[in-house]
Amino acid sequence: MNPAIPQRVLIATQNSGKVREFRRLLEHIPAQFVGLEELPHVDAPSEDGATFLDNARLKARYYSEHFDSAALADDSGLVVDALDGAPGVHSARYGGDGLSDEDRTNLLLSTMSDVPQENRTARFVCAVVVCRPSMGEEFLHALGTVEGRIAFEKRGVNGFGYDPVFVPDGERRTTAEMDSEEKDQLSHRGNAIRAIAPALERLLLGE
Ligand code: ITT
Repeated sequence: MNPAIPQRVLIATQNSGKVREFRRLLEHIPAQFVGLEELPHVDAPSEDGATFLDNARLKARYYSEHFDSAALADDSGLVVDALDGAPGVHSARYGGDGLSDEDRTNLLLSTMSDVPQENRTARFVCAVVVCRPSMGEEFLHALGTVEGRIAFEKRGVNGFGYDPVFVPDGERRTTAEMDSEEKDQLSHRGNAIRAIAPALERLLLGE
């Protein structure tokens, strides 16, 4: 493999909020990152894995095989202690199909309306996986988390998904009230990408 030729890596997600974050977080890695929006449409795979890692692996492998390319996917979500870990791996489908991010956030707030501050602990989790066709069953993976609490009301307009109700530990602001660099510094996705970056760079260099 010639390290002088940047390799193509798909950013294998249909979620535009994730794409924006990945593009920032992967900026320093010498590869040609291509979003699915630049490629012919492909339906998303059904995510029936039991864990974030299972689903991330399933997505990375699906897109990697479909486009015959290296692919990086994440499966992520919000784990709320007072809800026994829900919405967890079902975060994107919480409340059923057809809901918007805002609908899901409103549903979470109303479900938790009686939960006192001390019991509102939660974390965002992100499993990131990279694979490419030549790796067969092998893959690179890393997990990132950020601990925090669910706010009592929505605040902020940045980010996406559940950001308006997630307050990281040590912060008063939700992640939707932070600018993108601040969120990247502490986010589950930022932590996962920082953890996988050295192995990804080695893979791209053919080591
Ligand atoms: P892909 O599977 O195509 O990547 P998706 O949105 O379906 O897109 P997931 O299955 O991983 O992705 O679902 C992630 C859910 O968790 C989704 O509802 C997000 O809004 C939420 N989520 C994940 N990371 C988040 C973040 O950084 N901020 C806010 N919400 C987040």
